[in-house]
Amino acid sequence: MYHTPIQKRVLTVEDISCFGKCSTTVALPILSAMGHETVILPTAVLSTHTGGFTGYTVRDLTDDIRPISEHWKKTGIGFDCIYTGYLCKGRQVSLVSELIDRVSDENTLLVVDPAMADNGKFYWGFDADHAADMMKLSKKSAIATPNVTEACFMLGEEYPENGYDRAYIDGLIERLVKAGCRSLVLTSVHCGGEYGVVGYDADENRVFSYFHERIDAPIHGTGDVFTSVMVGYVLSGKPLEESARLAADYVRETVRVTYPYLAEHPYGLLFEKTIGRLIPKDGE
Ligand code: PXL
Repeated sequence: MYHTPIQKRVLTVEDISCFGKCSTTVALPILSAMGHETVILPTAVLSTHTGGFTGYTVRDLTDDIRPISEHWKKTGIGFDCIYTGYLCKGRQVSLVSELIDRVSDENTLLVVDPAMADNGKFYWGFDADHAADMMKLSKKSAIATPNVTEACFMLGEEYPENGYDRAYIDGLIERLVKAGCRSLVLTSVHCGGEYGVVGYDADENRVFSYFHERIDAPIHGTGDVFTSVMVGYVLSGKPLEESARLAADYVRETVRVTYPYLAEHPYGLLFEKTIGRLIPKDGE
């Protein structure tokens, strides 16, 4: 019921940061541009995102999650994909897990981006308890997309402040898989002067990587743009490795386009300048 065979339907579960280009306000335009039907579950409404702003407002919508999902269940609304991102700390994570159980079936692809930390530090308000909750949710997913910091914190490990090599990244992936994760795409990997992603495709039991030159620009929401594009390609039928590579190329190009404007536009990527290239050509 309520399924359109011409489109994939994806539910995004994350906050709305009214200003700042992250979470829902990037996932929605990107997934729509890629031809997918989007449904949103806002988990909180913030006046801005929490990176580089002070005094922002937060309206936690935890108490709306159960009634919304119960209504969807009653109405017969289902999803090809559920993609979770930034979630509030505490019982929200278990309510999101309950929502996933309520509205997904065996064909629903669960993608978890445990957005909570970067560059060795938690975002404002998060801690080791939240990392443990995100690990639990990631173990439920078909694909998880932590950055290196999030991967360390989910494992209860210290972030390697003094750098790391490729063997360390392979070890992180091994430990995440041993702990119960399935496919993984580790983002923001910087080894040997290069920057990129290292993934593990659980269906093929194979590690893959994609590196390119580093563009130094710590811009909030970059991970959200990456995962949204990757999910879009996976839903279009592309294999995980190709989807991750295409998403990394898109992010690299968008960072390059944003870079000259960083002084006036430091709070997010100028993805509006590049989104056109995500639109499928006729017949795709
Ligand atoms: O995924 C990035 C993100 C999403 N939502 C909020 C944030 C951030 C990063 O800081 O603050 C509210």
